[in-house]
Amino acid sequence: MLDVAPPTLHTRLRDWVMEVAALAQPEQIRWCEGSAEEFEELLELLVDAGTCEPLNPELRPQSYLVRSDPADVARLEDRTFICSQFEDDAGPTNNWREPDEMREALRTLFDGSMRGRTMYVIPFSMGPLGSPHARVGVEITDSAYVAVSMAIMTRVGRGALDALGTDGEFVPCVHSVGVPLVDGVKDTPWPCHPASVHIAHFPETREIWSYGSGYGGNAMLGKKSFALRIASVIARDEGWLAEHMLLLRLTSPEGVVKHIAAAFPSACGKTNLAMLVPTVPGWRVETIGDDIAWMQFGDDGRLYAINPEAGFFGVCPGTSELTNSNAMAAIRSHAIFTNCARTDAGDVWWEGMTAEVPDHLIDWRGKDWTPSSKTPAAHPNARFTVAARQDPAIASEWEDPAGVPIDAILFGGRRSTLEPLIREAFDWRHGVFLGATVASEMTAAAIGTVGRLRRDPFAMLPFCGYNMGDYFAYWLRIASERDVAKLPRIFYVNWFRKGDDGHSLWPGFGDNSRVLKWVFRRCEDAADALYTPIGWLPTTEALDTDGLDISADDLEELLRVDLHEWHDELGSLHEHFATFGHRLPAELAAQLEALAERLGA
Ligand code: SAT
Ligand code: MN
Repeated sequence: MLDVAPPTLHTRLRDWVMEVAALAQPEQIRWCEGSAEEFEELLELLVDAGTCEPLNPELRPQSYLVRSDPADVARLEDRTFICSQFEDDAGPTNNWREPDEMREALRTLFDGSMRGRTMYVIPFSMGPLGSPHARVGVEITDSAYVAVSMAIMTRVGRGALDALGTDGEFVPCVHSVGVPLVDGVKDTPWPCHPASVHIAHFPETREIWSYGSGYGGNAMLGKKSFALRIASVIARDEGWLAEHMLLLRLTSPEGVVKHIAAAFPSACGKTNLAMLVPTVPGWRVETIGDDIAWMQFGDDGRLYAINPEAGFFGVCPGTSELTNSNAMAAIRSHAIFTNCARTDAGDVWWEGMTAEVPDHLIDWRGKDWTPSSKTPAAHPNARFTVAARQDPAIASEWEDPAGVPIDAILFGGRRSTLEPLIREAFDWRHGVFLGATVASEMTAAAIGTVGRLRRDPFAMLPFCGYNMGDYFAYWLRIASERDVAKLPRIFYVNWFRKGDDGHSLWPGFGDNSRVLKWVFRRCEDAADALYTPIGWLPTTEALDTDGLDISADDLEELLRVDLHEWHDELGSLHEHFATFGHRLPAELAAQLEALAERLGA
C-alpha cells in the first residue's frame, strides 16, 4: 500500500483511517484537500474511467454527464439501517439491526472491498467553517465520483481538519462501492454491488457505514446519513434540531425580511420553493438552503437555522426556465448531471426541460432515444450536483455562522385529494401534530411504488435516526417553556391537489409566492383567516390571486375542507399513531381526539 503522510496530527483520525485501510485493503490512500486542482484531477480520472462524459463546453462549460448502473438509481430505504443498542430506540419507522451483528456483517463486506482501488479520505464540514453550529465528518470512499460530489456538497479539506485540531469530534463515514479489482475483475464506469447494499448507522457511537451503492444519499454520507440520521440523534442529545427542510429568505415590498423553513419529502419541490421567482410584484425570495436545516434556539428566544450543506443535489426532470429559472442558471456551467439524457449537440436534456422534445437523444441508459420511445429519456430521479454559490438567488446571508431567525415553518407533501392549499396550525402543539401526520404520494427519490400515499412525519420518515415517537415528544418539549410570540408559526401546504377530472388545481412554482405572502402577513397578524376544524385557512380575499388565471371553482376547491372526507381520514390517522405504541406522546393522541371532536366525530 502506498504510504502517504496524513495531513493531520489528530491521532484518533489517523488510527481510524489506518484501521479502515487494513480492513478494506486499498491500493493507495489519498487525503482530499478540496482544492480546484484536485477537483479537476479527479474529474479527469473519472473521464478516463468512462464514468464522466464532458459535455459540449460551448453549451455547458465545465460540466459532466454520468450514467449510473441502472440498478443503482435512488435511495434504498429497505437497505438502510439504524443499529441502536435497543430495537425500541430505532422505533417502528426504521429498519433495526443489532449493532454487533451489523458490525460482523460489515466486517465481512468491507474485508478487501477496496482492493485495486484508491481510498479517498475526505475531511468535511457540515455548516460554514467557524460556525458554532458546524460539525465535522470524515468520509472514506473508494469512489472518485463520491469524492467530487462531496467536494461540491460540503466544505472539504484543510478548514475541516483545522476545525478538528488534534482531538476534535468527527463523525466517521465509511463507504465502498463493493467491487474490489481482483482476480482479473475489470472496472466498470459505475461499479456497485446492488445485491449487497447496506447503509448502516450507529447512533450511539455516531458512525456510518455504507456498502454497495454509489448513488446520492446512499453514498454522499454527509447528506442524509450524517446531517439527518446521525445529526438528529446528536441534536436531540444537545438540544437542537436537524431537519429535512429548505430555508428561504422572503422580502416584502416594504423591505421587511422573514425566513421560512419548509419540510417536504424528497422530490416534492423543496429546491423549487427555495429558488422561487415570485409572480407577486415586489416580493423577493432568496435561497439559504434546499434540503437540510440545522436549527437552534438563540439567547433571544428565537429559532436560528443554518444550511449545513454547500451544494444542491436537485431533481432534474421538471426543472425548466419556467419552473425554476434560478436552478437553470445555477447549472449553466460547473455542474455534474447524473442519469440525464444527452443531446446530439452534447448537452443534457430531461423531461420537462424544454417545451420542444428533441428528435433524438442518448437516454440515461446510453441507448438511442426518440420521442416515440416508451421509456423516459432521463431517469425520473436524475439529478444535478452544483455548488450553492452558483444559484443567482443565493442569499448573501447563506453562510452566516449564526444562522437566520425562522419566522415560519411549513410542512407539506404531495396529495391529490383532501389537503387544502394551505392551513395554519392553531399553535405549536397543533403544528407538531400537523408535522407528525404529513402524508405524501411517493416519488422516484427512493426505490418503491411511485404514487402510493404514505405517512411521512416531518418529511423525516427515511431520515430520523431514532424512535419517531420520541422525536415527536422532543419537538413538543423543545418549545414547551418558550415565549410563544417568538416561536415560528406553523403551516401545512399542498401544491398538488387535483380536481375531480384529474387536472391540477394550483399552478405552483412562482405562484406559490401567493401562499408565501399570506404566510408572511399571518406572521405580522395582517392577513385574514377562516377558522376550520383542521386549522386556519385563508379567506379567498386574503389570498392574493391578482393576475392569476384560476377559476373561482378551482380556488374554492383548493381551499375546501370537506368534513366527510376529513372524517374518513381519522381512521388512517389513528392507524398511523397506533404504530408508535407507548412512545406516542399523549399530547398527540389528545390532538387527534380534539380534531375528531372539532369534526363532530
Ligand atoms: O439521494 S438523496 O437522499 O440525496 C436525495 C433525496 O432523496 O432527497
Ligand atoms: Mn431531501
